Amino acid sequence: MDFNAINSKNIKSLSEDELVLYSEFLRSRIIDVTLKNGGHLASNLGAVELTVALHYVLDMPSDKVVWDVGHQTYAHKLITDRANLMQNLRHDGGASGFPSSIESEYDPFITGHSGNSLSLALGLARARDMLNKNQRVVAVVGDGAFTSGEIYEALNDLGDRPSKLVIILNDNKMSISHNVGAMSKYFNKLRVNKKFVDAKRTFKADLSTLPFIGRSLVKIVTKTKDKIKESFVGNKFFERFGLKYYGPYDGHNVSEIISATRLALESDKPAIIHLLTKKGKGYQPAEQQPSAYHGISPSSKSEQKSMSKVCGNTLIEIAKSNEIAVVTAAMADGLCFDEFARRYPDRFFDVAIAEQHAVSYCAGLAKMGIKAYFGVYSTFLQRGFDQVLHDVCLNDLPVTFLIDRAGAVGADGVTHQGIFDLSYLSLIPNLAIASPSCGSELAELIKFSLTYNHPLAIRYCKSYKEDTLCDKIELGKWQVVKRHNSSVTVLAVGATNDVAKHISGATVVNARFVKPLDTALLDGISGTIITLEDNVLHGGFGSAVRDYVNGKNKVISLGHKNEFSDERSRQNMLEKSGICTQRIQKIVDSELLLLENEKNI
Ligand SMILES: Cc1ncc(C[n+]2csc(CCOP(=O)(O)OP(=O)(O)O)c2C)c(N)n1
Repeated sequence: MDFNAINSKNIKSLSEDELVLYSEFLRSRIIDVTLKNGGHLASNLGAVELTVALHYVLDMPSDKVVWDVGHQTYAHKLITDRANLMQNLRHDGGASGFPSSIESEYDPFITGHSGNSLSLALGLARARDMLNKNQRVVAVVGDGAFTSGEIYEALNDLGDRPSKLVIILNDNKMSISHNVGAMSKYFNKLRVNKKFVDAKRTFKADLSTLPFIGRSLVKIVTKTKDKIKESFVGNKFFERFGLKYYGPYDGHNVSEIISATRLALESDKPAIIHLLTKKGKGYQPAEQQPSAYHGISPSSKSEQKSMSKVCGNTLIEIAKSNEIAVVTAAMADGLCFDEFARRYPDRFFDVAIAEQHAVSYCAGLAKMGIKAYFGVYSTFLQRGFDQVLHDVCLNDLPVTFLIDRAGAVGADGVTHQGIFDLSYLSLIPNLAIASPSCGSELAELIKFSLTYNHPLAIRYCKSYKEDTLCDKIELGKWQVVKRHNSSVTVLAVGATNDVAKHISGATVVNARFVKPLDTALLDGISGTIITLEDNVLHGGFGSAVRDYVNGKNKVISLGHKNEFSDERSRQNMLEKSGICTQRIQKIVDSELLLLENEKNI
């Protein structure tokens, strides 16, 4: 059989045995393509059978499936005629690593952030009902995603006004790292049910063969076992939200998932199917180290150093003599906080995928005099905007935000760009914003935060080229990197210093603080100012400088366009936005010429 020709329509003609073989085929394609291009290997391997079963049972794209985060959709993409695009997964011209409604009608939304799937699905289901349509709606939610607050907002709504939809709980016990929190413990307890369910099935099958009394015995035993099961694990949680709970089932048994899905779709209530899956299933290294294989990069020889590592190490250093707490929302590995967690388990808090909670929680810690650090990727801090504004900054509390993966992010693409933080954070009173150009400056800024008793955001990209000499950090003071006796000054924020320092014929300044601005330095500049930032231009550093100088200087700003960019290479994105030595040098040269001509007139 040519499995390459299988798609969401003709998959329905496969036998159950063929579905098993097809799942193995998809699994090997996923391994090949992800090892080559990088991506979310372990999560995808765990979701193969459930994806096959959903395509077998549902009629997509009319029926809708919303994937939480969407990092587990590789099998779905392969089934939905994207095998060619998958060859170039996460690279320019190839498939996105996440669902994309631009890429395919089988993806209802573009997503990449966690916890929103049930709300999106509920919106679809309610609209379906309003329009009198007959589509089936499914949300696939990981146990990690189930730690997100938004899931509970949706459950609360669903419980109030039931709408027909099915939630597939893809429970592999893992977020990126081991899943944490009370809900995760609850799922573990529900897992115990699997033994009861299996035992019940065999027992029922045996009993029913008894002549005459078999059927009545089955009924009595079933009732008793259900009671034991309930009192043992108290599995009423979902039922209190009006959901019918099915499971748990083996999430790698296609036939079992197919029957469960059919059952749940027929239910007159919204339903949840609990599937037990294994992250990395079928690929030994990923099964053994699911965190390491959550997201992998294609092997490449990078000469870049890790900012995240510097951050983690500096926190360990300052924790020796300072009362600090370090908080993450399920991103300890990516932030390089794992070693801190090992050394200081009492001062480390993984609050699960709950950015809003993490921010307010830090406000609570800070109020009691603990220096709180919230490490977070720029794109995920968007979730906590109000908490930053209302709980931390309005109360002027000394929380430090360590904002990693700021700026253009590369292969993760549009959902993960960290290009908005300077703009949305600049709006907030009481918040100082700094951006280091290298690791040693990041370390100095973190040490500076110990002396700074107000909210502080330090935003940095994943890696840097080389350490430079960093002068003493003072709030709102910039560092002149190169002084030149000309009328052009380049003000570079964070990583853009890498290119700025190669510019000749202009004074180059490391604009270490985006807020407050170094007004004394700005007041002393005559001539043209060129601002560089790895952020959208709208509301960012350049616009703050322009507002401040208010016409005194000509200001040319280079940064990203205020648009959603699905650029898959950080380097390309920076170059397209003009943040490359060649382009900046050209601007400097033409400004110098212009100023020279003006002088001669
Ligand atoms: C708001 C938000 N915070 C953090 C992340 C980063 N992230 C991507 S996948 C993931 C773990 C999700 O776990 P789960 O839902 O159980 O899926 P699994 O990978 O285990 O299949 C996290 C934390 C994100 N995508 N969105």
